[in-house]
Amino acid sequence: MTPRPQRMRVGHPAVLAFGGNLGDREATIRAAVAALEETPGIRVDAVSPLYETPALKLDGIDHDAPAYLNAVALVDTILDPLALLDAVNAVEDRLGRVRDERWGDRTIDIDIVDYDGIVSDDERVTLPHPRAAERAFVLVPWLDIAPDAQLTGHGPVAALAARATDPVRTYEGSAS
Ligand code: PH2
Ligand code: MG
Ligand code: MG
Repeated sequence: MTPRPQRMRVGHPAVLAFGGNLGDREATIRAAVAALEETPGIRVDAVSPLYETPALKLDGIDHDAPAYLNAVALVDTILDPLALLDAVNAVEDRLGRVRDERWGDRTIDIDIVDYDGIVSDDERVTLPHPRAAERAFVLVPWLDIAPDAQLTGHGPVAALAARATDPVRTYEGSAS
């Protein structure tokens, strides 16, 4: 939950966002964080509190869909962006992620929000995450663990979070 004591950087800083709206959402996000902590080449340095957020679909908020829990983690990784993507996809698969409908309900989604400030439009991994700048469910938990963070190309996360309009509310419980 709280940022862990500052450790020496060994690889690249990256920001990961977690979201899920099916099953035991809290247990699944906690399992995802634990699985990443066990993944060679990834060190988890901080995990945000959990937020409960209504499902955002392509045409806006869907109050009929189950609500999400969202959280953000700061990691240090020696994996390159595609290897990190493979690692987070493997964790999603292990936790029962089904990939069908875009923005469909899911047990777990893990997105790379930022990787060492890199800008990339690789077809598998767009960096920074193309919608992070508008999403309170990413920005608000990120701000909790990195008050001075910048989103590459968009400026301070604090300013972006203040502008984002999707509702987020704190959730009792913990992602770590
Ligand atoms: N993720 C999506 C689509 N909609 N809505 C909420 N509240 N939280 C999410 O993490 C989320 C979403 C696509 O990845
Ligand atoms: Mg996503
Ligand atoms: Mg995703």
